[in-house]
Amino acid sequence: MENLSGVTWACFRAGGNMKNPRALFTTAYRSDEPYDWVRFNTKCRIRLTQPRVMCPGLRFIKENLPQIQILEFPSQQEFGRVLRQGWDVVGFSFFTFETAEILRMADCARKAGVRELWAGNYGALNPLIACAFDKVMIGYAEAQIGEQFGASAGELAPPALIDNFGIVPLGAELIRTGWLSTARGCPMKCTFCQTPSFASRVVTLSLDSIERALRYYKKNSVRLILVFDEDFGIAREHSREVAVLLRKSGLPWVVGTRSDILEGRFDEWYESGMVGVNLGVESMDPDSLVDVRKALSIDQTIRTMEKVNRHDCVMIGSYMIGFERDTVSSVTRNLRELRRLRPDFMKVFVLTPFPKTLLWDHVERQYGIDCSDWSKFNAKHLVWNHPQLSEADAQALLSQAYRLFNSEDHVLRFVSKIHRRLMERGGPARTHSFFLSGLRDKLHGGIFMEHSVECETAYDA
Ligand code: B12
Ligand code: SF4
Repeated sequence: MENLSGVTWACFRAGGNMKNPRALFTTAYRSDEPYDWVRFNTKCRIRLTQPRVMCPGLRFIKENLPQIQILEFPSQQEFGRVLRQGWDVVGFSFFTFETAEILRMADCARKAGVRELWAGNYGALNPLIACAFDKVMIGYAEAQIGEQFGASAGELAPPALIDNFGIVPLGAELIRTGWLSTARGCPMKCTFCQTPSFASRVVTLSLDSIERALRYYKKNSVRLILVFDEDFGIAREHSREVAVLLRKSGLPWVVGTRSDILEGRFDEWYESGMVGVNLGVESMDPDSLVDVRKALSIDQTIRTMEKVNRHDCVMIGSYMIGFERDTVSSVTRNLRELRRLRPDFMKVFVLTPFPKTLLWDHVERQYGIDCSDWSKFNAKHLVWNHPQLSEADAQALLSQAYRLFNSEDHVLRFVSKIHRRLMERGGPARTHSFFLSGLRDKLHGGIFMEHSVECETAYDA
Protein backbone atom coordinates (compact mmCIF):
# COMPACT_ATOMS: atom_id res chain seq x y z
CA MET A 1 0.00 0.00 0.00
CA GLU A 2 2.75 2.37 0.91
CA ASN A 3 5.32 3.87 -1.41
CA LEU A 4 7.84 6.44 -0.27
CA SER A 5 9.44 7.02 -3.64
CA GLY A 6 7.28 10.02 -4.33
CA VAL A 7 4.30 8.17 -5.78
CA THR A 8 0.73 8.70 -4.65
CA TRP A 9 -0.84 5.88 -2.68
CA ALA A 10 -4.50 5.52 -1.89
CA CYS A 11 -6.21 4.19 1.22
CA PHE A 12 -9.92 3.87 0.44
CA ARG A 13 -10.15 4.40 -3.28
CA ALA A 14 -7.97 3.79 -6.25
CA GLY A 15 -6.74 7.03 -7.82
CA GLY A 16 -8.11 8.30 -11.09
CA ASN A 17 -8.00 11.51 -13.04
CA MET A 18 -10.63 14.06 -12.22
CA LYS A 19 -11.37 16.70 -14.79
CA ASN A 20 -12.11 20.20 -13.48
CA PRO A 21 -12.74 19.27 -9.86
CA ARG A 22 -13.48 21.90 -7.26
CA ALA A 23 -10.40 21.56 -5.06
CA LEU A 24 -9.56 23.44 -1.88
CA PHE A 25 -6.20 23.04 -0.12
CA THR A 26 -5.82 24.32 3.41
CA THR A 27 -3.66 24.30 6.56
CA ALA A 28 -4.32 23.90 10.27
CA TYR A 29 -6.45 26.55 11.96
CA ARG A 30 -5.09 29.98 12.76
CA SER A 31 -4.02 30.26 16.39
CA ASP A 32 -4.56 33.35 18.57
CA GLU A 33 -1.00 34.41 17.98
CA PRO A 34 0.67 33.24 14.74
CA TYR A 35 3.64 30.90 15.17
CA ASP A 36 6.87 32.88 15.29
CA TRP A 37 10.16 30.94 15.14
CA VAL A 38 11.94 33.64 17.13
CA ARG A 39 9.37 33.68 19.95
CA PHE A 40 9.55 29.89 19.91
CA ASN A 41 13.20 30.22 20.99
CA THR A 42 13.37 33.02 23.51
CA LYS A 43 11.67 34.37 26.58
CA CYS A 44 12.83 37.97 26.02
CA ARG A 45 10.44 40.88 25.84
CA ILE A 46 12.63 42.72 23.32
CA ARG A 47 13.23 40.34 20.43
CA LEU A 48 13.21 39.88 16.71
CA THR A 49 9.99 38.64 15.20
CA GLN A 50 8.88 36.89 12.03
CA PRO A 51 5.32 35.62 12.34
CA ARG A 52 4.32 32.74 10.05
CA VAL A 53 1.59 34.18 7.87
CA MET A 54 1.93 32.06 4.75
CA CYS A 55 2.30 28.42 3.83
CA PRO A 56 5.04 28.16 1.18
CA GLY A 57 3.89 24.68 0.12
CA LEU A 58 0.37 25.85 -0.70
CA ARG A 59 1.73 28.95 -2.44
CA PHE A 60 3.86 26.73 -4.68
CA ILE A 61 0.89 24.54 -5.50
CA LYS A 62 -1.32 27.55 -6.30
CA GLU A 63 1.35 29.19 -8.45
CA ASN A 64 1.77 26.05 -10.55
CA LEU A 65 -1.81 24.75 -10.50
CA PRO A 66 -3.92 27.91 -10.31
CA GLN A 67 -7.21 25.98 -10.54
CA ILE A 68 -6.72 24.90 -6.90
CA GLN A 69 -8.09 27.27 -4.26
CA ILE A 70 -6.00 27.74 -1.14
CA LEU A 71 -6.98 28.84 2.34
CA GLU A 72 -4.08 29.50 4.73
CA PHE A 73 -4.56 29.32 8.49
CA PRO A 74 -8.35 29.83 8.50
CA SER A 75 -10.34 30.42 11.66
CA GLN A 76 -12.78 27.61 12.49
CA GLN A 77 -15.71 29.75 11.33
CA GLU A 78 -13.97 30.64 8.08
CA PHE A 79 -13.20 26.97 7.35
CA GLY A 80 -16.82 25.98 8.10
CA ARG A 81 -18.13 28.74 5.84
CA VAL A 82 -15.81 27.85 2.95
CA LEU A 83 -16.62 24.13 3.31
CA ARG A 84 -20.29 24.92 2.69
CA GLN A 85 -19.37 26.21 -0.78
CA GLY A 86 -19.10 22.54 -1.87
CA TRP A 87 -15.83 20.84 -2.88
CA ASP A 88 -14.87 17.65 -4.68
CA VAL A 89 -11.49 17.56 -2.97
CA VAL A 90 -10.18 19.14 0.22
CA GLY A 91 -6.41 18.78 0.75
CA PHE A 92 -4.62 19.37 4.05
CA SER A 93 -1.04 20.61 4.40
CA PHE A 94 0.39 19.90 7.84
CA PHE A 95 3.35 19.08 10.08
CA THR A 96 3.29 16.16 12.51
CA PHE A 97 2.51 18.36 15.51
CA GLU A 98 -0.68 19.54 13.76
CA THR A 99 -1.98 15.98 13.22
CA ALA A 100 -4.81 15.94 15.79
CA GLU A 101 -6.17 19.27 14.60
CA ILE A 102 -6.04 18.22 10.95
CA LEU A 103 -7.91 14.99 11.76
CA ARG A 104 -10.67 17.11 13.35
CA MET A 105 -10.76 19.36 10.27
CA ALA A 106 -10.90 16.27 8.02
CA ASP A 107 -13.86 15.02 10.03
CA CYS A 108 -15.69 18.34 9.48
CA ALA A 109 -14.96 18.11 5.76
CA ARG A 110 -16.34 14.55 5.57
CA LYS A 111 -19.47 15.63 7.40
CA ALA A 112 -19.84 18.51 4.94
CA GLY A 113 -19.99 15.93 2.13
CA VAL A 114 -16.60 16.51 0.49
CA ARG A 115 -15.92 13.65 -1.94
CA GLU A 116 -12.18 13.17 -1.36
CA LEU A 117 -9.77 14.20 1.36
CA TRP A 118 -6.06 14.42 0.61
CA ALA A 119 -3.04 14.79 2.87
CA GLY A 120 0.31 16.39 2.02
CA ASN A 121 3.45 17.96 3.52
CA TYR A 122 5.64 16.34 6.19
CA GLY A 123 2.71 15.40 8.43
CA ALA A 124 1.54 13.03 5.69
CA LEU A 125 4.56 10.77 6.30
CA ASN A 126 2.84 9.38 9.38
CA PRO A 127 1.37 5.96 8.40
CA LEU A 128 -1.04 6.16 11.34
CA ILE A 129 -3.08 8.93 9.72
CA ALA A 130 -3.42 7.29 6.31
CA CYS A 131 -6.87 5.82 6.79
CA ALA A 132 -8.43 9.20 7.46
CA PHE A 133 -7.59 10.28 3.90
CA ASP A 134 -8.39 9.10 0.40
CA LYS A 135 -4.99 10.11 -0.94
CA VAL A 136 -1.69 10.73 0.76
CA MET A 137 1.05 12.41 -1.26
CA ILE A 138 4.64 12.28 -0.17
CA GLY A 139 7.23 14.80 -1.29
CA TYR A 140 7.12 17.96 -3.36
CA ALA A 141 3.82 17.38 -5.03
CA GLU A 142 2.97 19.77 -7.87
CA ALA A 143 3.45 17.05 -10.50
CA GLN A 144 1.54 14.39 -8.52
CA ILE A 145 -1.39 16.71 -7.95
CA GLY A 146 -1.40 17.87 -11.56
CA GLU A 147 -1.55 14.24 -12.67
CA GLN A 148 -4.69 13.65 -10.60
CA PHE A 149 -6.37 16.53 -12.36
CA GLY A 150 -5.11 15.58 -15.79
CA ALA A 151 -2.99 18.75 -15.84
CA SER A 152 0.71 19.06 -16.42
CA ALA A 153 2.44 21.23 -13.86
CA GLY A 154 5.08 22.12 -16.52
CA GLU A 155 8.31 23.80 -15.49
CA LEU A 156 8.17 24.63 -11.82
CA ALA A 157 7.52 28.33 -11.16
CA PRO A 158 8.31 29.65 -7.69
CA PRO A 159 5.65 31.92 -6.17
CA ALA A 160 6.45 35.31 -4.67
CA LEU A 161 6.78 34.67 -0.95
CA ILE A 162 6.97 37.95 0.91
CA ASP A 163 6.71 38.53 4.62
CA ASN A 164 8.39 40.70 7.23
CA PHE A 165 11.01 40.68 9.90
CA GLY A 166 10.65 43.07 12.80
CA ILE A 167 11.60 43.86 16.34
CA VAL A 168 9.20 43.54 19.25
CA PRO A 169 8.03 46.03 20.52
CA LEU A 170 8.75 48.27 17.47
CA GLY A 171 6.56 46.16 15.21
CA ALA A 172 6.65 43.17 12.93
CA GLU A 173 7.03 45.01 9.67
CA LEU A 174 10.45 46.61 9.65
CA ILE A 175 12.27 44.55 7.05
CA ARG A 176 10.43 43.19 4.05
CA THR A 177 11.78 39.71 3.28
CA GLY A 178 11.48 37.58 0.15
CA TRP A 179 11.80 33.80 0.39
CA LEU A 180 13.80 32.15 -2.38
CA SER A 181 13.82 28.46 -3.21
CA THR A 182 16.63 27.49 -5.59
CA ALA A 183 16.80 23.69 -5.21
CA ARG A 184 14.77 21.07 -3.37
CA GLY A 185 15.63 17.83 -1.67
CA CYS A 186 18.70 16.44 0.06
CA PRO A 187 20.68 13.25 -0.62
CA MET A 188 22.17 13.05 2.92
CA LYS A 189 20.86 10.52 5.41
CA CYS A 190 20.77 12.14 8.86
CA THR A 191 18.77 9.70 10.95
CA PHE A 192 16.58 12.33 12.66
CA CYS A 193 15.51 14.03 9.44
CA GLN A 194 12.43 13.22 7.37
CA THR A 195 13.83 14.66 4.17
CA PRO A 196 15.50 11.36 3.12
CA SER A 197 11.99 9.80 3.05
CA PHE A 198 10.35 12.92 1.68
CA ALA A 199 12.66 14.22 -1.04
CA SER A 200 16.02 12.48 -1.34
CA ARG A 201 16.72 13.64 -4.89
CA VAL A 202 17.96 17.17 -5.49
CA VAL A 203 15.90 19.03 -8.07
CA THR A 204 16.96 22.53 -9.10
CA LEU A 205 14.67 25.38 -10.09
CA SER A 206 15.46 27.08 -13.37
CA LEU A 207 17.79 30.06 -13.28
CA ASP A 208 15.25 32.05 -15.31
CA SER A 209 12.58 31.52 -12.70
CA ILE A 210 15.00 32.50 -9.91
CA GLU A 211 16.02 35.65 -11.75
CA ARG A 212 12.37 36.50 -12.30
CA ALA A 213 11.63 36.08 -8.60
CA LEU A 214 14.57 38.32 -7.67
CA ARG A 215 13.44 40.99 -10.12
CA TYR A 216 9.96 40.86 -8.66
CA TYR A 217 11.29 41.15 -5.12
CA LYS A 218 13.47 44.08 -6.02
CA LYS A 219 10.61 45.87 -7.74
CA ASN A 220 8.36 45.24 -4.74
CA SER A 221 10.70 46.74 -2.15
CA VAL A 222 12.00 43.52 -0.63
CA ARG A 223 15.09 44.32 1.46
CA LEU A 224 16.41 40.88 2.39
CA ILE A 225 16.36 37.52 0.63
CA LEU A 226 16.01 34.32 2.67
CA VAL A 227 17.20 31.27 0.75
CA PHE A 228 15.28 28.39 2.31
CA ASP A 229 16.62 25.33 0.46
CA GLU A 230 17.37 22.32 2.65
CA ASP A 231 21.11 22.77 1.92
CA PHE A 232 22.01 25.65 -0.36
CA GLY A 233 25.13 24.69 -2.34
CA ILE A 234 24.39 20.98 -2.54
CA ALA A 235 23.79 21.44 -6.28
CA ARG A 236 27.26 22.87 -6.73
CA GLU A 237 27.25 24.37 -10.22
CA HIS A 238 23.67 25.55 -10.04
CA SER A 239 24.27 27.35 -6.74
CA ARG A 240 27.29 29.06 -8.27
CA GLU A 241 25.03 30.56 -10.92
CA VAL A 242 22.41 31.45 -8.32
CA ALA A 243 25.07 33.33 -6.34
CA VAL A 244 25.85 35.33 -9.50
CA LEU A 245 22.15 36.22 -9.83
CA LEU A 246 21.97 37.21 -6.18
CA ARG A 247 25.02 39.39 -6.59
CA LYS A 248 23.50 41.00 -9.70
CA SER A 249 20.28 41.73 -7.83
CA GLY A 250 22.23 43.74 -5.26
CA LEU A 251 19.98 42.36 -2.51
CA PRO A 252 21.55 41.09 0.72
CA TRP A 253 20.79 37.47 1.52
CA VAL A 254 20.73 34.93 4.32
CA VAL A 255 21.16 31.25 3.56
CA GLY A 256 20.51 27.90 5.22
CA THR A 257 23.22 25.31 4.62
CA ARG A 258 25.64 22.80 6.14
CA SER A 259 28.98 23.93 7.56
CA ASP A 260 30.97 21.59 5.28
CA ILE A 261 29.38 23.21 2.23
CA LEU A 262 29.74 26.73 3.62
CA GLU A 263 33.41 26.22 4.44
CA GLY A 264 34.29 25.76 0.77
CA ARG A 265 31.95 28.44 -0.56
CA PHE A 266 32.13 31.18 2.03
CA ASP A 267 34.30 33.67 0.13
CA GLU A 268 32.28 33.34 -3.06
CA TRP A 269 28.96 33.81 -1.27
CA TYR A 270 30.24 36.60 0.93
CA GLU A 271 31.33 38.52 -2.17
CA SER A 272 27.87 37.93 -3.65
CA GLY A 273 26.09 39.68 -0.80
CA MET A 274 25.54 36.96 1.81
CA VAL A 275 25.00 38.73 5.14
CA GLY A 276 23.92 35.80 7.28
CA VAL A 277 23.86 32.03 7.58
CA ASN A 278 21.63 29.46 9.17
CA LEU A 279 23.68 26.40 10.19
CA GLY A 280 22.65 23.05 11.62
CA VAL A 281 25.13 22.56 14.48
CA GLU A 282 22.89 19.91 16.12
CA SER A 283 25.41 18.78 18.77
CA MET A 284 28.89 19.59 20.08
CA ASP A 285 29.48 15.92 20.90
CA PRO A 286 31.32 14.19 18.01
CA ASP A 287 29.99 10.74 18.94
CA SER A 288 26.37 11.96 18.82
CA LEU A 289 26.95 13.38 15.34
CA VAL A 290 28.28 10.01 14.24
CA ASP A 291 25.30 8.23 15.83
CA VAL A 292 22.83 10.31 13.78
CA ARG A 293 24.96 10.17 10.60
CA LYS A 294 25.20 13.94 10.30
CA ALA A 295 28.52 13.45 8.43
CA LEU A 296 30.04 16.63 9.89
CA SER A 297 32.99 17.09 12.20
CA ILE A 298 32.85 19.44 15.16
CA ASP A 299 36.15 20.96 14.00
CA GLN A 300 34.57 21.81 10.68
CA THR A 301 31.64 23.49 12.43
CA ILE A 302 33.97 25.44 14.73
CA ARG A 303 36.18 26.60 11.85
CA THR A 304 33.16 27.70 9.84
CA MET A 305 31.52 29.52 12.73
CA GLU A 306 34.76 31.36 13.48
CA LYS A 307 35.02 32.41 9.86
CA VAL A 308 31.42 33.63 9.81
CA ASN A 309 32.19 35.72 12.90
CA ARG A 310 35.44 37.12 11.53
CA HIS A 311 33.48 38.39 8.53
CA ASP A 312 30.79 39.93 10.73
CA CYS A 313 28.03 37.86 9.15
CA VAL A 314 24.93 37.07 11.16
CA MET A 315 25.07 33.51 12.45
CA ILE A 316 21.92 31.58 13.33
CA GLY A 317 22.42 28.00 14.40
CA SER A 318 20.27 25.08 15.40
CA TYR A 319 21.05 22.77 18.29
CA MET A 320 19.25 19.68 19.55
CA ILE A 321 18.95 18.53 23.13
CA GLY A 322 18.33 14.84 23.84
CA PHE A 323 20.71 12.74 21.77
CA GLU A 324 20.92 9.22 23.14
CA ARG A 325 24.22 9.94 24.94
CA ASP A 326 23.16 13.33 26.34
CA THR A 327 23.00 13.90 30.08
CA VAL A 328 22.12 17.14 31.89
CA SER A 329 25.78 17.83 32.56
CA SER A 330 27.00 16.95 29.04
CA VAL A 331 24.42 19.26 27.44
CA THR A 332 25.24 22.06 29.90
CA ARG A 333 28.90 21.69 29.00
CA ASN A 334 28.12 21.58 25.27
CA LEU A 335 26.01 24.73 25.45
CA ARG A 336 28.83 26.61 27.15
CA GLU A 337 31.32 25.47 24.49
CA LEU A 338 28.92 26.57 21.79
CA ARG A 339 28.51 29.95 23.43
CA ARG A 340 32.23 30.60 22.95
CA LEU A 341 31.58 30.51 19.19
CA ARG A 342 29.30 33.54 19.61
CA PRO A 343 26.25 32.63 17.48
CA ASP A 344 23.81 35.55 17.18
CA PHE A 345 20.74 33.36 17.64
CA MET A 346 20.21 29.67 18.31
CA LYS A 347 17.13 27.65 17.38
CA VAL A 348 17.14 25.09 20.14
CA PHE A 349 15.15 21.89 19.75
CA VAL A 350 14.57 18.65 21.58
CA LEU A 351 15.56 15.70 19.42
CA THR A 352 12.29 14.28 18.11
CA PRO A 353 11.78 10.97 16.36
CA PHE A 354 9.54 11.74 13.37
CA PRO A 355 7.72 9.05 11.37
CA LYS A 356 9.69 7.46 8.54
CA THR A 357 13.07 8.37 9.98
CA LEU A 358 15.79 5.92 11.00
CA LEU A 359 15.72 7.60 14.40
CA TRP A 360 12.03 6.68 14.79
CA ASP A 361 12.76 3.00 14.08
CA HIS A 362 15.69 2.90 16.48
CA VAL A 363 14.04 4.76 19.36
CA GLU A 364 10.76 2.91 19.03
CA ARG A 365 12.54 -0.45 19.19
CA GLN A 366 14.98 0.47 21.93
CA TYR A 367 13.13 2.87 24.24
CA GLY A 368 9.52 3.48 23.17
CA ILE A 369 7.82 6.60 21.79
CA ASP A 370 4.83 8.30 23.36
CA CYS A 371 2.41 9.09 20.51
CA SER A 372 -0.53 9.96 22.76
CA ASP A 373 -0.23 13.68 22.00
CA TRP A 374 0.91 14.63 18.50
CA SER A 375 1.00 18.33 19.42
CA LYS A 376 4.18 17.53 21.37
CA PHE A 377 5.96 16.58 18.13
CA ASN A 378 7.01 20.20 17.60
CA ALA A 379 10.65 19.60 18.48
CA LYS A 380 10.22 21.20 21.91
CA HIS A 381 9.25 18.12 23.93
CA LEU A 382 10.85 14.83 24.84
CA VAL A 383 8.38 12.37 23.31
CA TRP A 384 10.42 9.21 23.92
CA ASN A 385 11.80 7.37 26.92
CA HIS A 386 15.28 8.85 27.02
CA PRO A 387 17.80 6.75 28.97
CA GLN A 388 19.18 9.73 30.96
CA LEU A 389 16.85 12.72 30.55
CA SER A 390 13.29 13.43 31.69
CA GLU A 391 10.89 15.91 30.06
CA ALA A 392 11.56 18.26 33.00
CA ASP A 393 15.31 18.06 32.30
CA ALA A 394 14.71 18.83 28.63
CA GLN A 395 12.57 21.88 29.51
CA ALA A 396 15.18 23.16 31.98
CA LEU A 397 17.93 22.76 29.37
CA LEU A 398 15.83 24.59 26.77
CA SER A 399 15.37 27.53 29.17
CA GLN A 400 19.08 27.54 29.93
CA ALA A 401 19.88 27.64 26.20
CA TYR A 402 17.45 30.51 25.56
CA ARG A 403 19.16 32.52 28.31
CA LEU A 404 22.64 31.75 26.98
CA PHE A 405 21.98 32.43 23.30
CA ASN A 406 18.87 34.49 22.76
CA SER A 407 18.96 37.30 25.28
CA GLU A 408 18.33 40.99 24.64
CA ASP A 409 22.09 41.51 24.15
CA HIS A 410 21.94 39.07 21.26
CA VAL A 411 19.16 41.07 19.59
CA LEU A 412 21.34 44.18 19.70
CA ARG A 413 24.33 42.29 18.33
CA PHE A 414 22.20 40.80 15.56
CA VAL A 415 20.91 44.21 14.46
CA SER A 416 24.29 45.92 14.69
CA LYS A 417 25.92 43.18 12.61
CA ILE A 418 23.38 43.59 9.82
CA HIS A 419 23.87 47.33 10.05
CA ARG A 420 27.67 47.07 9.71
CA ARG A 421 27.46 44.58 6.85
CA LEU A 422 25.15 46.85 4.91
CA MET A 423 27.29 49.91 5.58
CA GLU A 424 30.23 47.99 4.14
CA ARG A 425 28.31 46.82 1.11
CA GLY A 426 26.18 49.75 0.18
CA GLY A 427 26.91 52.70 2.42
CA PRO A 428 24.45 54.76 4.42
CA ALA A 429 21.74 54.95 1.74
CA ARG A 430 21.26 51.20 1.59
CA THR A 431 21.41 50.85 5.37
CA HIS A 432 18.83 53.57 5.76
CA SER A 433 16.53 51.94 3.24
CA PHE A 434 16.92 48.55 4.91
CA PHE A 435 16.03 49.60 8.42
CA LEU A 436 13.92 52.68 8.15
CA SER A 437 11.78 52.27 5.08
CA GLY A 438 9.69 49.65 6.87
CA LEU A 439 9.06 51.95 9.77
CA ARG A 440 8.27 54.84 7.42
CA ASP A 441 5.88 52.72 5.34
CA LYS A 442 4.24 51.50 8.50
CA LEU A 443 3.70 55.02 9.82
CA HIS A 444 2.40 56.28 6.48
CA GLY A 445 0.29 53.23 5.57
CA GLY A 446 2.71 52.32 2.75
CA ILE A 447 3.52 49.19 0.83
CA PHE A 448 2.50 46.43 3.21
CA MET A 449 -0.16 44.33 1.57
CA GLU A 450 -2.27 41.63 3.13
CA HIS A 451 -0.50 38.33 2.53
CA SER A 452 -3.57 36.86 0.85
CA VAL A 453 -3.58 39.71 -1.67
CA GLU A 454 0.05 39.11 -2.43
CA CYS A 455 -0.68 35.48 -3.10
CA GLU A 456 -3.25 36.35 -5.74
CA THR A 457 -1.00 38.87 -7.45
CA ALA A 458 2.23 36.89 -7.35
CA TYR A 459 3.69 37.81 -10.74
CA ASP A 460 1.10 39.85 -12.51
CA ALA A 461 3.01 43.06 -11.87
C1 B12 B 1 11.06 26.94 6.14
C2 B12 B 1 10.78 25.94 7.25
C3 B12 B 1 10.23 26.44 8.40
C4 B12 B 1 9.81 27.86 8.56
C5 B12 B 1 8.35 28.00 8.07
C6 B12 B 1 8.22 29.18 7.18
C7 B12 B 1 6.80 29.40 6.82
N1 B12 B 1 6.50 30.63 6.56
O1 B12 B 1 5.99 28.50 6.81
C8 B12 B 1 9.88 28.04 10.09
C9 B12 B 1 11.26 28.51 10.50
C10 B12 B 1 8.85 28.97 10.68
C11 B12 B 1 9.71 26.58 10.53
C12 B12 B 1 9.30 26.25 11.78
C13 B12 B 1 9.11 24.94 12.19
N2 B12 B 1 9.45 23.84 11.54
CO1 B12 B 1 10.11 23.88 9.78
N3 B12 B 1 10.89 23.76 8.13
C14 B12 B 1 11.09 24.58 7.13
C15 B12 B 1 11.75 23.90 5.93
C16 B12 B 1 13.25 24.22 5.94
C17 B12 B 1 11.16 24.26 4.58
C18 B12 B 1 9.65 24.13 4.51
C19 B12 B 1 9.14 24.71 3.24
O2 B12 B 1 8.54 25.76 3.22
N4 B12 B 1 9.42 24.07 2.12
C20 B12 B 1 9.07 24.56 0.80
C21 B12 B 1 7.67 24.18 0.36
C22 B12 B 1 7.44 24.56 -1.08
O3 B12 B 1 7.58 22.79 0.45
P1 B12 B 1 6.50 22.07 1.35
O4 B12 B 1 6.00 22.95 2.42
O5 B12 B 1 7.06 20.76 1.74
O6 B12 B 1 5.30 21.84 0.33
C23 B12 B 1 5.35 20.86 -0.72
C24 B12 B 1 4.94 19.45 -0.28
O7 B12 B 1 4.98 19.26 1.11
C25 B12 B 1 3.58 19.26 -0.85
N5 B12 B 1 2.43 19.71 -0.08
C26 B12 B 1 2.36 20.69 0.85
N6 B12 B 1 1.10 20.82 1.29
C27 B12 B 1 0.34 19.92 0.64
C28 B12 B 1 -1.02 19.64 0.75
C29 B12 B 1 -1.54 18.62 -0.04
C30 B12 B 1 -2.99 18.29 0.07
C31 B12 B 1 -0.70 17.90 -0.92
C32 B12 B 1 -1.27 16.80 -1.73
C33 B12 B 1 0.64 18.19 -1.03
C34 B12 B 1 1.17 19.20 -0.24
O8 B12 B 1 3.63 20.03 -2.04
C35 B12 B 1 4.29 21.26 -1.73
C36 B12 B 1 4.88 21.84 -2.99
O9 B12 B 1 5.80 20.97 -3.57
C37 B12 B 1 11.49 22.40 6.26
C38 B12 B 1 12.57 21.47 5.80
C39 B12 B 1 12.34 20.98 4.42
N7 B12 B 1 13.29 20.24 4.01
O10 B12 B 1 11.35 21.20 3.77
C40 B12 B 1 11.37 22.39 7.78
C41 B12 B 1 10.39 21.42 8.47
C42 B12 B 1 9.15 21.39 7.61
N8 B12 B 1 10.11 22.01 9.75
C43 B12 B 1 9.91 21.14 10.64
C44 B12 B 1 9.56 21.43 11.96
C45 B12 B 1 9.45 20.27 12.95
C46 B12 B 1 9.34 22.74 12.34
C47 B12 B 1 9.03 23.21 13.75
C48 B12 B 1 8.01 22.43 14.53
C49 B12 B 1 10.29 23.27 14.55
C50 B12 B 1 11.50 23.15 13.71
N9 B12 B 1 12.13 21.98 13.70
O11 B12 B 1 11.85 24.09 13.03
C51 B12 B 1 8.53 24.64 13.51
C52 B12 B 1 6.99 24.68 13.48
C53 B12 B 1 6.42 25.65 12.48
C54 B12 B 1 5.01 25.99 12.64
N10 B12 B 1 4.40 26.01 13.83
O12 B12 B 1 4.37 26.24 11.69
C55 B12 B 1 10.09 19.73 10.14
C56 B12 B 1 8.73 19.04 9.94
C57 B12 B 1 8.70 17.71 10.57
C58 B12 B 1 7.28 17.31 10.81
N11 B12 B 1 6.92 16.18 10.29
O13 B12 B 1 6.53 17.97 11.46
C59 B12 B 1 10.89 19.98 8.85
C60 B12 B 1 10.66 18.93 7.78
C61 B12 B 1 12.38 20.06 9.21
C62 B12 B 1 12.90 18.83 9.84
N12 B12 B 1 13.39 17.87 9.11
O14 B12 B 1 12.87 18.76 11.05
N13 B12 B 1 10.00 25.76 9.56
S1 SF4 C 1 19.32 17.31 8.29
FE1 SF4 C 1 19.88 18.53 6.50
S2 SF4 C 1 21.67 17.43 5.64
FE2 SF4 C 1 20.64 15.99 7.01
S3 SF4 C 1 19.24 14.82 5.66
FE3 SF4 C 1 18.07 16.54 6.57
S4 SF4 C 1 18.15 18.17 5.07
FE4 SF4 C 1 19.80 16.69 4.57
